[in-house]
Amino acid sequence: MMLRTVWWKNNGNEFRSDIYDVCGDYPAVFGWDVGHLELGKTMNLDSVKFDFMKKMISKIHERGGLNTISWHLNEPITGQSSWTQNSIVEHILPKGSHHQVYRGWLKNLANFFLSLRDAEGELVPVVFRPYHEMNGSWFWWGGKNCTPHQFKALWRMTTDVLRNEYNVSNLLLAYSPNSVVNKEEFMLRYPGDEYVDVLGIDIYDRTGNENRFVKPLLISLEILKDIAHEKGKLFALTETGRDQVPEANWWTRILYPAIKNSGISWVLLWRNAWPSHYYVPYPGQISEKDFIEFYKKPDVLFLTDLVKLNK
Ligand code: BMA
Repeated sequence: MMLRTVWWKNNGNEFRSDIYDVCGDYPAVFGWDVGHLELGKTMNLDSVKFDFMKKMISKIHERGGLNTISWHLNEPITGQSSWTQNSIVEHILPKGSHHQVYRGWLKNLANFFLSLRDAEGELVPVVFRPYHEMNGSWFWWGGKNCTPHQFKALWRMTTDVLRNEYNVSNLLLAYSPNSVVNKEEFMLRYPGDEYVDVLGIDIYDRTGNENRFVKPLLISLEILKDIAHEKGKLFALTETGRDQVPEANWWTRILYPAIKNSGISWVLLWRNAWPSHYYVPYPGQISEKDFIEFYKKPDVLFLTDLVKLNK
């Protein structure tokens, strides 16, 4: 039987990755999304089972990799998806009509984080990156749907409940706006140094036109670097990619020149979901060869390099 190269589903036991199939090594950083965990579901919004996710997170940690977790949670009042423009944040803050509902959601989240254990039963550290792209208005927690004050209150309350009520101690918190034009935009909703460990930026190449991606990316990365240096924090390109990678040399011509010497700790590419929605090559994909060139760059590290570095 031919192995499906795109839109394959992990059967729950394999440690398979398109990246591995292309270049013979695994990524150093893996991203997961816990949307719908809040609802007590057994699988996330993309039909990935939480039990499988847990298993993989521990395995990746044991192999020396890093896991990052985003949260495309539903809108807590109407139950619509994350991509809803309802202004409801005040209702889930303390004293709000749905605060208790949200507390229940945080309990589910806390149980999940506390269940991430290695073989010795020790907690597995993960990067938690909730409420991302908050400077845009496409999610109910962002932009014009929520005031900066409400956003900060939501972030702090969420973090305080996880840390103080449930003793969740294995999270590094990442704050990731979408592409920014200046420092003020980056800082507008920043909840405070005690509430953030990693500074991030999400920015996608939506056109294949270098000017429309590389320029804003370089600007955002400079801003990120300045703030991170001032604060003594790590910074990363927490989401990026070019959907379906139609440019055969996107990796070495567009992405690499934009991130080399940027000082970022990692770059996270978005998911390979189905034939019209994927961000890394699979065997036979048009940018496969160029990805291998990118992989070979001495300053681009994959899992094996990371393990060596940590020895
Ligand atoms: C988006 C898309 C959606 C997915 C969501 C969470 O960017 O990939 O299909 O549900 O991320 O993973």
